[in-house]
Amino acid sequence: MLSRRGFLAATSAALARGAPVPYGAVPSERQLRWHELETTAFLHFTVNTFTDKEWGYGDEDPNIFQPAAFDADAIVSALATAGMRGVILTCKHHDGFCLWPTATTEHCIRKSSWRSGRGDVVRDVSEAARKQNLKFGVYLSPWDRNDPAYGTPDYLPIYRAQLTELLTRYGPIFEVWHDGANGGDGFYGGARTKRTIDKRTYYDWPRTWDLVRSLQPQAVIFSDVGPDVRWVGNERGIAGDPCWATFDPVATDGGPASPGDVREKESPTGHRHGSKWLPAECDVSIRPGWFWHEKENARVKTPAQLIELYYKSVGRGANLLLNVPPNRDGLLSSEDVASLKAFGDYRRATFGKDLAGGGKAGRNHQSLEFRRPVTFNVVRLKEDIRYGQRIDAVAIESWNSGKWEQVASASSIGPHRLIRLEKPVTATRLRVQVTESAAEPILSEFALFAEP
Ligand code: FUL
Repeated sequence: MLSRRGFLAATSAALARGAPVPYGAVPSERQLRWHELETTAFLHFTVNTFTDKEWGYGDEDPNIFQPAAFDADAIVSALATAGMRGVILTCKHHDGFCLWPTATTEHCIRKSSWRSGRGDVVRDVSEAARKQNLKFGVYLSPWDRNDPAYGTPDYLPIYRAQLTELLTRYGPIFEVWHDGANGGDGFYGGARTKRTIDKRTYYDWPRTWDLVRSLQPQAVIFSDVGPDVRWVGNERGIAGDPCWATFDPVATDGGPASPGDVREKESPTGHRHGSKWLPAECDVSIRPGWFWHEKENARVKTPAQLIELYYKSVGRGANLLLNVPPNRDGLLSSEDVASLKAFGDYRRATFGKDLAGGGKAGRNHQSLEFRRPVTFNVVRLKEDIRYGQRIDAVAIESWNSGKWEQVASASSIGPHRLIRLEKPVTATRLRVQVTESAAEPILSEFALFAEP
């Protein structure tokens, strides 16, 4: 979306010379929509919430799932307050317990006496999201430590049937999330064995992804290797600097990469001039663990830590996927809600008003001139990524006593880049100098903000 009049002019000037030729890989329509979300939330919630584990073995009694005060509207509302534009639910984690009444297994919510076996957490969260204008996405763990067939070819139709239920019963899905933890020991219907799979071939991912495409063509598919969104390579929520949206994933042995087998050291930065548009998503939990544990109530990330993460993920062109785990009541704990609210307040106070709004675009359409001096400490730049990631480096300069002085610099821009200055700058004339680019730069935004 073009948001500055000046850049609209720049783009139309480029269009007047003939439509710009895209440089390198470009995003698909579904990826463009995904970039606009910037921050989304993750909900890790299942039997683990009640067993105090991070990875369930698959032998849980479904009846332990008893979130007596579960309130999807309250959960989604706390996420919306933080500015989250989507929510992804762990519909099934590695323990195999399904949070919806699936026909594929008895290890599911139907077998809990909660709501007399008629509960459906997937339905409730998806409906709450829809009501509050957040997109809804699903996490379906490929690894299933409960299913007796896991590790044999018979498991695949089950996994795909689960995906089909999720993608046909709950309205539009914006993201399908496949994590990379695959195979190992588990209950497996009582066998209590270790089942190792060949990550490259076992799941026949191309066919599974075709199924997602046919059922939800607008959904992006996330995994270590995409095909639409890549894992950033760490669970700390931090993108590389630079962070290129293009990437050619390679397995640890140099062969073809697959979920759970990628050279993850290369994922934070991606590859400049990579052949695929495969932007990074930064998944991180607001607590030390992904699931709720009472002993971690005092270790919820502070608003300042969330803000820092925002600059290190969204600020570098990635999306932030922040996990906030519901507790045993089926609600977010007050500590988490308080941090989310303060994070949201900060975002509204800082980004609610673009101080460049009153600026007049200059001749080269990458400069701003103000009638009165403007004081800011955050700069936001966006490239019109429909034409690819063209810019390698920029400098922001301020006109000072008859000459241009550099106030900030950055490398990759892509869908969004935030530059947070150490101290506020006051200026009447500013410009973006593109110091290195692979093709004629096409910026779509040059905005200024002041932190409260
Ligand atoms: C990983 C899982 O093993 C963790 O439990 C968590 O779900 C994380 C987001 O993905 O692969």
